[in-house]
Parts: sequence; structure tokens; C-alpha cells
Amino acid sequence: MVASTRQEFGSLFSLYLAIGVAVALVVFATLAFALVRYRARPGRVPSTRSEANKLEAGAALLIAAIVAFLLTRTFSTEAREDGSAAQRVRIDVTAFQWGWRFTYPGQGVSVVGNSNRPPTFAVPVDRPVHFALTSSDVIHAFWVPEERFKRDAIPDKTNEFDLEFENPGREEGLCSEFCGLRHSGMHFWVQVLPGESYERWLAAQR
Ligand SMILES: [Cu+2]
Repeated sequence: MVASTRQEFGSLFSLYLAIGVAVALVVFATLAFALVRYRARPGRVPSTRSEANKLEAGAALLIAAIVAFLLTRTFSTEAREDGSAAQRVRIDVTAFQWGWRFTYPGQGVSVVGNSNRPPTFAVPVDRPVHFALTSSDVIHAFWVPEERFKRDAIPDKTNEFDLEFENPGREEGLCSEFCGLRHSGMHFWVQVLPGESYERWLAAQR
């Protein structure tokens, strides 16, 4: 999920903060205790070297356990995030005068259309879609008003973004950067499909 990346790493940060505060409290309390209890007084001599092997070993073990716990939680959160990123649908978008090409990398599917025949490309509902947007000639702009989303398509540059489409149906897209004579006809359609229909659409395009 696009939004949960924030939550996942947010809760990981809270965990680090809580443990950090607890460790700091123990350290400061021990320090304060030692300063007060063992401070210099008339007639007191400095203590000689002494060891508390069991206590020290216990402290080392406790620290190692905390480190191991945090490492495990960090890497498992990372793995979950990478996993969900791998499940994203990828679509490469190329704008040109005056049309659009939508390519699904690794799927062998590519949809293209121009101002005479605007292209329709499909996305699955409620699944993050990762777009890589560029242009092959002049600056255009990818605009889907229904999603309140607009991004420039710039030659020799790739703009990447994630979108999640919540409502099944057909949404109109257009170029919103004046790019020449037929700019006003540079439309496309986004078909938002439930999971199975999306897979069927993809298979039918091959
Ligand atoms: Cu354009």
C-alpha cells in the first residue's frame, strides 16, 4: 500500500524512540545515584578496583538482546515494504506530439494512440500503480482530473510516481501543457478494473 509505508516506518520509529528513552533513563538514574551516593566526603578514600562479572555480563547480554530485537524488527519491516513494492503494477508512459504510449514492462503489452484515436489503458482497482513518465519530443503533461493528479512529461527525463485508483470505471486523461497544433486533441482514457478483469484485459492485449 502506498499510504502504509508511512505507518510502517512511523511505528518502527516509535519503537526506537521508546527504547532509546528507557535506556537514557536507566543511564541518567545510575549516574545520578553514583554521583550522590559515592561523592567525596571528609575521611572518605577512593575505592579500589573491583569487578562484578555477573552484573557486567548481564548488562552486555541485555544490550545485545536489544540490538538483535531492533535489527530484526527493522529488517522485517524493510522486507514487507520491498515485498509490496514488488507487487506494484508498473506502467511506462511516453507522451509525444500528439498522443500517448502506455507500456507494461515485462508483460509484453503496449497501448498507443493519438489525437485521432485516443488510447485506453487499464489499471487494477485499489492496487498501487507505479508510473514512469517521459516525452519523446516536447514538454507535455499527464493529467487525470478525476485523480486530482498532474505531472509534466519532459524529454530526456523520467518522472516517477505512484497512484492508487479507488473507483472502478473510466476516467479521462489529457495533456495539460500546450505542445503544438493538436494539443487539444491529446486525450487518453484510464480504465479502472477489478483485479480479475484487469488480468483478463492484460491477457487480451498480448
Ligand atoms: Cu501534449
